[in-house]
This record gives sequence, C-alpha cells and structure tokens, in this order.
Amino acid sequence: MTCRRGALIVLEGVDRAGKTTQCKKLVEALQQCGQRAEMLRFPDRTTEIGQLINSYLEKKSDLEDHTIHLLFSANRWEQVPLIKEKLEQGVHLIVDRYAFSGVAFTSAKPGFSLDWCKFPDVGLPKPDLVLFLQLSPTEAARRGQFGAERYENTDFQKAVQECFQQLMSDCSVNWKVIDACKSVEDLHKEIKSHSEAVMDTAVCQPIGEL
Ligand code: DGP
Ligand code: NA
Ligand code: NA
Repeated sequence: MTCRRGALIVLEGVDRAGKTTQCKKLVEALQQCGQRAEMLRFPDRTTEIGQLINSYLEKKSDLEDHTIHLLFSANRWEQVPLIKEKLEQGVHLIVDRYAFSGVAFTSAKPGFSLDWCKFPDVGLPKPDLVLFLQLSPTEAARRGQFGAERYENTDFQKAVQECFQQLMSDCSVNWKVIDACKSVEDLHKEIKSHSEAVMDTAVCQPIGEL
C-alpha cells in the first residue's frame, strides 16, 4: 500500500523504568518480522547542542534552567527533518524519550508552569503512540543506586512522576500506561502488541503535530 508511512512510537517514563532496553528490543523484534524500524533517543548527545546538554547532565557545566529547557527542545527540533524523512520512507521510529520528558523534567523545577514548558515543542511531529513505563518509587529504589547525573535523585524523580501524571490527562495524545514492574519479556510482549496495533491503523493518516 502506497499510503503507508512509518509509525512514530515514543517510550516515556522516569529514569530506570527500562525504556532504553525496551526500545532496543522493539526495534529488533520489528526488524525480525521484516519491518523497517530504527531507534532514536533524546537527548541526542552527539550533536553540538547535545554536547552542551551532556556536559550539563554530567554536571561539568551549569546552565540557567530556561536556557537548558530550550536547548533540550532545540535538540529535538534539529532531528525533525530526519524524523519526517524516515517516516515518509515507511520506516517506523522507536524513540527513547521525547517532548514529554522535556516538559516533565523542567516543570518539576520550582517556578515553571506546564504551559511555558510545553511551548517550545509545539509543532513537533506528534507520536502515534506514547507508551508510559510506570514505575513506583519503591520499585525504582529496588533497582539500585542512581547514577551521578543531574536529576538522578528520588525526590526529583517523584516530582517528575507527578508532572507526567498531569501530562497523561491530555486526551489529544495517545497514551498507554504500562506497568514497568513486569519482567523484561512480559513488558516487551505488551509493548510490541500496542505498537503493532497503531502500525496497522495510524500510519494511513498524515503525521500530526504536537
Ligand atoms: P537519558 O539519556 O535517557 O538517561 O536522559 C538523560 C536525563 O535527562 C534524564 O534524567 C532525563 C533528562 N531529560 C531528558 N529529556 C529532557 C528534557 O527535554 N528536558 C529536561 N530538563 N530533562 C530531560
Ligand atoms: Na539517565
Ligand atoms: Na534510558
């Protein structure tokens, strides 16, 4: 069918929910079924903007909170031509974090409204599906120590989780909440079946905008 574009599927969640592992497994599984699928991740630390973000996350530099928010958004915008090109070629894109992390992580800081945080990402390609890997703070703690990067502490992650909850009340986004406590394989099966469902339907419609 000539109308078929690729699906844009995003995995979101607090740190250590297993997003990266699941993105990789989904891409592999789709490829094994003969589909064209590729993984993207945000922040993309390889670009010039990504290197500024990386240095901020590793606490090698300090940036003002609005400034870093806009850099994270710019880091998504700089990939938009590639995202559109791939989708139009029929490649499914599986994305490790997107604008929702952008909004949740900044609005968890004091003095930032959800609306202000959302604005820079308005107009980005809209995902056909956003899978939210839900992880309780207790289960997160069981997964061991946080690393040394900025944001990797329990109190901040709780605030981020609350911001994600607010974002999930937006019905214009196709959210699916998944219990990330499950085994890697069970989680994978659930994610794959939700993904296949949107690949069968959403991809005959034009790419939307956030
Ligand atoms: P990761 O490479 O997936 O471990 O993500 C790096 C960290 O950056 C993680 O703590 C989440 C946070 N993060 C991801 N995207 C954004 C964003 O757009 N804005 C802000 N403020 N933080 C983000
Ligand atoms: Na991290
Ligand atoms: Na990750």
